[in-house]
Order: sequence, then C-alpha cells, then structure tokens
Amino acid sequence: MRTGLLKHSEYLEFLTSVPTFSGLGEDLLRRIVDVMEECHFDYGDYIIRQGAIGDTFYIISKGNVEVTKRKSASSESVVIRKLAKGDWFGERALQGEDLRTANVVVEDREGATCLVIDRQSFTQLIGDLDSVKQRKYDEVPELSKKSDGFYDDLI
Ligand code: PCG
Repeated sequence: MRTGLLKHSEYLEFLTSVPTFSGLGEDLLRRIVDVMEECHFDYGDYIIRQGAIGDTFYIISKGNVEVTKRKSASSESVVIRKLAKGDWFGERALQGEDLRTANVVVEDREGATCLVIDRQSFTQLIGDLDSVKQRKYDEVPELSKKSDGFYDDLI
C-alpha cells in the first residue's frame, strides 16, 4: 500500500461519494485506493496535453480544471468543459489508442489535487465500469481523428 492509513480511509470515503464509484463494493474500492497516487498541480499547469501519449487516469479531489481542445495543431484551444471535485478524466487515451484527445488545465488559483491511477490498474479495476466505458462526449460523430491526436472538426 502506498498511502498511509489515515489517507487511505479519507480516500475511501471520498470515492464512496463519487457516483461513478459509489456503487462498487468496499473490496474493489480498497484496491483502487491502494494503487492511487495523490498529485498536486499548480494554477495553469497542463495535467494533460492534447496529442501526447497518455498512461494515467485522474479523479479530481480538490480544485477545478478546464478541458480545452484545438481543432488542428495550428489553431487556438477553446474551452469545452469545466470539471471539479469528484469529476474524472483521462480515460480516453487508456481505451484503445494512447493519444490524449484534449488538454486538461488547472483553472483554480490554489491549484488542483488529483488521485492518479496508472494504465494497468485502470484496466484491471476501472476500465470495465459501464459509466466509464460508455461515457460519450458531445462530439460530432463523423469526426475523423488523425494519427497526431487532433480532429478534423471540433465539438
Ligand atoms: P484523454 O485521455 O483523451 O485526455 C483528455 C481528457 O479530457 C479525455 O481523456 C477526457 O477524459 C476529458 N474530456 C472531458 N470532456 C471532454 C470532451 O468533451 N472531449 C474529449 N475528447 N475529452 C474530454
């Protein structure tokens, strides 16, 4: 176990409050807590960069982030969503292909804290949950993704 006992029960309680995870049995939740790492990010940090290779899944435990996306490598990023405590992200690069499909940037002046899970643990413990597997974003269905992780069209 990587986390101390106090943190362990704090995380367990937190996960129980997140709808996606609340219905999981305590055994599975404990296994998830066992493999999580707490990471702090500062204001303006890119937790995820669009087009980069990704191997990690994140659950926000503190602060707010913005999801932004570029239409092409040369165009400006636009904000497409804001996420807060209890929201999770980073699953797309772990489902099949490895490239990040958007940026995730810390919006909170105080920074943000995430619970981070690596690809192997994600695949074993989380990837099969229906709410994770079936999450769809409001993207134009006929978007054609190119090999560099950018889309021909925006959301
Ligand atoms: P991933 O791994 O592609 O990295 C960026 C993350 O942003 C993505 O996973 C999703 O978890 C998250 N995200 C939140 N909203 C959106 C959205 O509308 N579109 C996309 N592509 N990703 C989103």
